[in-house]
Amino acid sequence: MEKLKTLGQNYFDIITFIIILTIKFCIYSIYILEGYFSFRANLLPILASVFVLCSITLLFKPNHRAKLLYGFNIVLTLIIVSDLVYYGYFRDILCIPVLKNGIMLGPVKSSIFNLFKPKFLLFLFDLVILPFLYFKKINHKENTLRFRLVSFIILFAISGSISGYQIYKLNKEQPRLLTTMFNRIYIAKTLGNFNFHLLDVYNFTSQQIQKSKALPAGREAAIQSFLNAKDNSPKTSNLKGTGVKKNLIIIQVEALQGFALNTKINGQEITPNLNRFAKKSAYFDNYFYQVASGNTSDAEFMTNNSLYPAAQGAVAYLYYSNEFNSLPKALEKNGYSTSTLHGYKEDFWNRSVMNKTEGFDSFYGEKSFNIDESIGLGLSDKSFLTQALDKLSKLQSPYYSLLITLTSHFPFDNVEKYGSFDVGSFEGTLLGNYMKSIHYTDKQLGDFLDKLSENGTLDNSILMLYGDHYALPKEEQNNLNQLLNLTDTSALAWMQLQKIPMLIHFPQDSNSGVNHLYGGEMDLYPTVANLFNLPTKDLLGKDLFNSTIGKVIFRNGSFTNGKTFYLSQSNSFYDIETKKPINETPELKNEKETSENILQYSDDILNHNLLKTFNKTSK
Ligand code: GP9
Ligand code: MN
Repeated sequence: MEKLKTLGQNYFDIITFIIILTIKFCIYSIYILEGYFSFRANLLPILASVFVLCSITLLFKPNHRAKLLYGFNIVLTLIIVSDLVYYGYFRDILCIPVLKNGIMLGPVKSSIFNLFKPKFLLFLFDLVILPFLYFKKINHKENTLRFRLVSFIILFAISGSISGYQIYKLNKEQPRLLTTMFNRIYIAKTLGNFNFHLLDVYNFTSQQIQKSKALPAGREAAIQSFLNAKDNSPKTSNLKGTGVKKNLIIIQVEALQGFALNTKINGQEITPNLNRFAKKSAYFDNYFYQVASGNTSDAEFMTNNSLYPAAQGAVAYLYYSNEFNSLPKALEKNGYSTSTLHGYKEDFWNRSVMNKTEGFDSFYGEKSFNIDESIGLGLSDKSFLTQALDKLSKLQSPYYSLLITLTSHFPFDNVEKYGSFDVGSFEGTLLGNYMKSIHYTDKQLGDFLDKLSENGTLDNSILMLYGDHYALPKEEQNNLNQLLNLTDTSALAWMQLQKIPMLIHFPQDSNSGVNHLYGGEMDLYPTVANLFNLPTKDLLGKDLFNSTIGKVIFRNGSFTNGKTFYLSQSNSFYDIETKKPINETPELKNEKETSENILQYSDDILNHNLLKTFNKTSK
């Protein structure tokens, strides 16, 4: 008993730190997890991070240790309170890009006093009392350096491995999450507040290191001459200027894959409305998504910049402070108002920051919508598109508006809310649920497009519609083959299933027809640039109406020219028509190198903020 008492006295600072910080982190988690907190799932990451911090302080003599623990407590409490204040407004967690940018804090600054709830003061309570308890003169037993070192190593190894294992597990479960940090709440929930902020610091620092690496001599000039040569190459001028002074409406549909169009299940079309609209539009049926780890945000980024996504991580998170010659900026120079609409959390994919960087006048996120009906992730497409109709009607013309839908988001399991759609033998499968989900979204898009047609908007607009990325993982290939009456399970066949529809609708349904040119998300902006007479120099994609070669480069180095497919994962070439592997020819080798160079140029532009440099020199 006496021994226990001495132990308690000697380690009073550590014991109080563990108890207090665990309580603070638990309260924080209960608050941000809004009803989803469970001790079973959330206590371990919290304890692990608290013990990691304790282990570090064990290296110090008791008096210094208490000071350090007190210091940690102050810093962590400030982080917790700032996070909670920020969460109160943005329903997200603070991170360095947001802090550095400062833009996000705009609306908070004015209401900081409203957001700071008096109950948050309770977090500071212990900080007032602890100095009296920690720093009164007690004759602590001085531990030897050897003892301190050993206890540090043991505690650090145990708690560090628990944290490490949780990071490893999260990375396996969601491979892109740790570098892209697209869902910050989820990271904080799984790893705890402290590890979240540690990860944020790590990602931010590694990005700074990437940026600080100097470009090889002559690279900047090589990029400049590549861009100039590309822009000055002879071109046809199909449909040039057709869109001038007209509105530009772009609809990016969540997980809309190409196979959904014009496919029937049990005699019913999966997407009857889009099929109908495709007939009235220029329909590109060999159009690919080109996203990388930034997923939806990469699709938005390519649409607005015609630059490739980042090699790792998401541009929206890594390069939000770069200068871009984006589509909204180019149209704004021509007198357009610009807006983007998405009925989900403003901070997801760092959109609040990135949309400012891209130069959008307005971003209508979750807070700008009445969340009156939720399906899956959030606001239903039905409600979103109905409210969007009203918002569009109030925009100053001519306008560019980018709408991003949400309901057809993986894992498509809110089936009871999609309405009835018979998927026959696919009932209960991921593919079956996807068909139900995309059938629902198709209905909402159909209603939306009909209303735009009735109110005359379509006669005065160019409207583009495409899917952002895949819906189905490779494990669904057999089901998909069964649906589409295919038998091929090769890598090439899977690649050919990675198409998304691209519909471009013109007033009076003009220029309609199917176009088989190979293309992808990188080509949207150059196509718009031709239609709206915008500069094209810095765009790395091609104009769909004035290209004869269907070159599409994917982020992993795979590419196609419409005749040949190169798959980088197996370093092999295939003839698209015969579907057979072919040998590398000098021309193909050259094409492969050119594709790699273009990806490198795009990375250089991002890593070294080169558009800013180029813009300065061209002034
Ligand atoms: C949420 C939506 C989903 O805002 O864009 O993103 P995703 O998970 O598809 O990349
Ligand atoms: Mn998406």
